[in-house]
Amino acid sequence: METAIQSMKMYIGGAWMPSSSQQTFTTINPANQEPLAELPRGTAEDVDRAVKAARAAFESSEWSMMVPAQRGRLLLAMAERLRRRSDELARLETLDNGKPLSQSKVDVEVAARYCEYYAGVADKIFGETIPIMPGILDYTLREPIGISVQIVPWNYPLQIAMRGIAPALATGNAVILKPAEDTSLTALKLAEIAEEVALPGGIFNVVTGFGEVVGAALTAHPDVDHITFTGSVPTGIAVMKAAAENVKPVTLELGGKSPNIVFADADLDEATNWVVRSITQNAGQTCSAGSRLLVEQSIHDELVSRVARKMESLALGPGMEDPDLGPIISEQQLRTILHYLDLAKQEGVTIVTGGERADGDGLAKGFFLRPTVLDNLAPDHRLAQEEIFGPVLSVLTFTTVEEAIKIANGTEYGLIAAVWTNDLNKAHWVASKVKAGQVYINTYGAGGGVEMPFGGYGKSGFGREKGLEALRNYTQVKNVALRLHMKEPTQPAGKTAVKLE
Ligand code: TXE
Repeated sequence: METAIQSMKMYIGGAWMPSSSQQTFTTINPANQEPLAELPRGTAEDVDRAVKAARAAFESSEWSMMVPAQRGRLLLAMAERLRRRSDELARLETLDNGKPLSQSKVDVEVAARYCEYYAGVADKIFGETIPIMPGILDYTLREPIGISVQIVPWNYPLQIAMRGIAPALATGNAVILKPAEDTSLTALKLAEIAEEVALPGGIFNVVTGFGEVVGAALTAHPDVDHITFTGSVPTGIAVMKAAAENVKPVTLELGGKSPNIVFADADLDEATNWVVRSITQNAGQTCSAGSRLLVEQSIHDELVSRVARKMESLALGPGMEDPDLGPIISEQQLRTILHYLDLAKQEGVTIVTGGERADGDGLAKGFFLRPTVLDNLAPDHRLAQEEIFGPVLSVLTFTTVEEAIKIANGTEYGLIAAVWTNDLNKAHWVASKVKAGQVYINTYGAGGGVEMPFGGYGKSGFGREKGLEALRNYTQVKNVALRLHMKEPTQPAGKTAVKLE
């Protein structure tokens, strides 16, 4: 599988097809730049075809009359197949994205968990009865929105795709998935799985191609009903503007600059492990990466030295060898990160460790970067404000709780924050003041958390994914009021009511 270049097709309306333009593009392995596959370069015409197929399938009685429990069973069948094909899918994800094999295996398992979690929800989505007045029966129905477009980035291709697909299908929508151009392979495997479990044709579609063409055509399409987008802030703004033209709702998850806030009374062994892990997992290319370390002045030297030593002990290599860090996804992303490191050098920022490309044994052809610690940054420095999206940790110090909170809240983002202290009063106080969609105390991420609502404050986006909260994105409420002609029942003549003792 490592060397054979495959020619792939996309999946629209239950059929496999090339691009209407017949054009393709190549996806490469970021560990050695070798080509992996040729993919259809989708067009606006392909998008239109997918929307028409999704609309027809959504309106069909096969889907709209399906009992909710059956939608749940289809998702369970998808979970089972994801697990059965876990090795194959994990290898493919690692080849395409570069991440260590064990991290890809976790991604497959999390994708299966999304299917399982929302399978259980499919027949538990119900409305309410509302007491208006005597003689009116008022109730609400939670209906699917229609066609949900999922625009997915390259950092967790399978996992993020399933994060939106599973709740969208569970609630009865049709889905069009647009994977990132760098990592489309596992999305097409998902289409194979949808076909295997006999999801009705057109209910799940995958259109491959470039964001500016396929993504833009999907977000501007008047017959799309909802868009979930995960990616950069500028593209998120473009998605929102396009959706606004058709007055369509969007769910946006746009990354962050999340802090680990470490107080002097924290367990430093634990804090060190998680600070390092939260910025090196997936080579730091994680929306919820712990990219800022806010450390109490009195333990600054100790903690920074521990973090740097731990980072230096990490192994870099091709993801297939399951190192601690794989390559950066692409030359372009590597260049973006190196640009930030040049800025650090120009401005005399203290680089405690890392700071450069790694091109030693077996790494020269890949996009590898040494994990990096930038110390003593001012809170408003660009390197402490902007999402670098690589294994680069920005360290800032504080002396009081108030200062820690101020620095934590001092960026445009607000996705995640972690507080490290043995004083639970302090921990809860900070948790209540930090502007972030998720706050962790003496841990980070809590195992991925399919069940926990996830989403941002500020420019990290809006809407919540994961957990039961995500169901709000994929359903709309209809209120029905029925006037009843209620009268007190009269007794038929000559009869007396039977008295029940
Ligand atoms: O993102 P884009 P890029 C951040 C991270 C990274 C930066 C740039 O900081 O350095 O974004 O990465 C599709 N209409 N994140 O350029 O452009 C595109 O095809 C509709 C954070 O890769 O946002 C891909 O599928 N769609 C993030 C998806 O958008 C468009 C994860 C994301 O690409 C489009 C990734 C358009 N006009 C990057 N243009 C996170 N939150 O986890 C592109 N796309």
